Amino acid sequence: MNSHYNPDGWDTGELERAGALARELRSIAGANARVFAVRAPGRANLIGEHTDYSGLPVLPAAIDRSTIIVAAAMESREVTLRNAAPDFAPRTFQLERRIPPFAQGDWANYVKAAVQGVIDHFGALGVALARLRGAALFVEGRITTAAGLSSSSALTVASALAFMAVNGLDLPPLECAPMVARSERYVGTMGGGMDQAAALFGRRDHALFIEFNPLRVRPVRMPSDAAIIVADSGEIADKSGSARAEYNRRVVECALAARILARTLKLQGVRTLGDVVSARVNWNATDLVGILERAAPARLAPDLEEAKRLLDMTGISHESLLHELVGPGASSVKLDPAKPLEIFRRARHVLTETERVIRGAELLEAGQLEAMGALMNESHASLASDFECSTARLDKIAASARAGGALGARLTGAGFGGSIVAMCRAADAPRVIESLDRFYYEPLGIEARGRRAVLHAGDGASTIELAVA
Ligand code: NG1
Repeated sequence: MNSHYNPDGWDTGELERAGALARELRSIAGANARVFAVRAPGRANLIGEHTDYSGLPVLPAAIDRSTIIVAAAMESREVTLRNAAPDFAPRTFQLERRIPPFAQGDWANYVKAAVQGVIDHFGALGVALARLRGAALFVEGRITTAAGLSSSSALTVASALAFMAVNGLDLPPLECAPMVARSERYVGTMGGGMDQAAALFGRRDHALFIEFNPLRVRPVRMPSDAAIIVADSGEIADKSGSARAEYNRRVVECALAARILARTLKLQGVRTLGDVVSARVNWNATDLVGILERAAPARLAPDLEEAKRLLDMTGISHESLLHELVGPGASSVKLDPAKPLEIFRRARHVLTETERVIRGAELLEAGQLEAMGALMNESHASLASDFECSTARLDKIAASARAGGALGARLTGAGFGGSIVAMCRAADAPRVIESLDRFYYEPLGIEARGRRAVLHAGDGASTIELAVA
């Protein structure tokens, strides 16, 4: 059992879902098997996009939609998975030192990522692989997938907690969140730690000001008259193909910007833009962006030769430089030889976005919704122009939310398709929804139901043990 996690986060519906899954599970695991149930929520990110992998802050909220896993230990060393949704086929895999992934895009890779993460973490602490037991895991997700709500991280978090529970292992959330964030890189995206931290630290009626390295989380009360709306554009960000390549390229671009700044400012031990910011006590975005502009060309060739010269690293291989820049997992980064690396504009987004996140937390706390909305709109503009991860459809759906009275609207998650998050006064929420339907969904002939919703900030993940019925 994970004593660190809030067992009160469960609502009646979730407990009923878990109970139904447990009855099915006991027919496999035995009528008297110990059965654990885990819930992990999705998240909506209010502001702070593409800052987490630079170690810079974010301001998401866990939401009141969750993925549930009901789990029991098995005698064998096999993990068997079933998903209540018929689109996700049953899967089985063995516990091994290095678990080979299923084909790219397979849902069960998120479970493998979590199990691998637990094996690695506890292995380093001296827990032998041979001591770990296999598990039967029954999954039921109520977070719309591919809709910007981070259903994938909810699945990874829930899987890690479930696998730990059946093996009698425990980890406080401050250690669990970085472990799961690292482990999710198994699927090939060089992601930061926002989604996993939001899923673990969520607090009802609160957003979360999250800082990294070391992880710190400060709940920020949501103003009572605010409503969060998330709306899915219906444009699918191809997470296991082009969108992943674009995401990983931006991780490299930001890491290069950090190294160039470090070299210019003579800072030691810098890996990320967050390290640069930490080393400059009274930093501001304008100064750092100006320094970067004078230090290096705005864009660099993707063969990295120019970058090596600038960093005085000539002679090292392309692969070693990538490894040096983004760490373990670098082998999943393939840079498109036809696309230059945008250094200046990417860094300008990340640094100005960081200022917006810090200001956003203050504004939210003070209940200043108009000003918070304006920051969200600025964030979208910066993501569109400097980070180039918006699309015509995301721009249109954000504009449709604003036309209905949203105080701010912006793409959320990695972009390249996916969803927007909007904030409005609670009383205006129906008008915003109406406007989304009228100006976005109807003209495109998309069924709006189930694609847009008012979401509430909810509690973080937790594990409970279910009594034999
Ligand atoms: P989405 O697109 O919601 O999975 C991704 C990353 C986040 C963060 C955002 C951009 C993963 C699991 N998630 O979110 O860490 O970098 O993009 O702000 O990689």
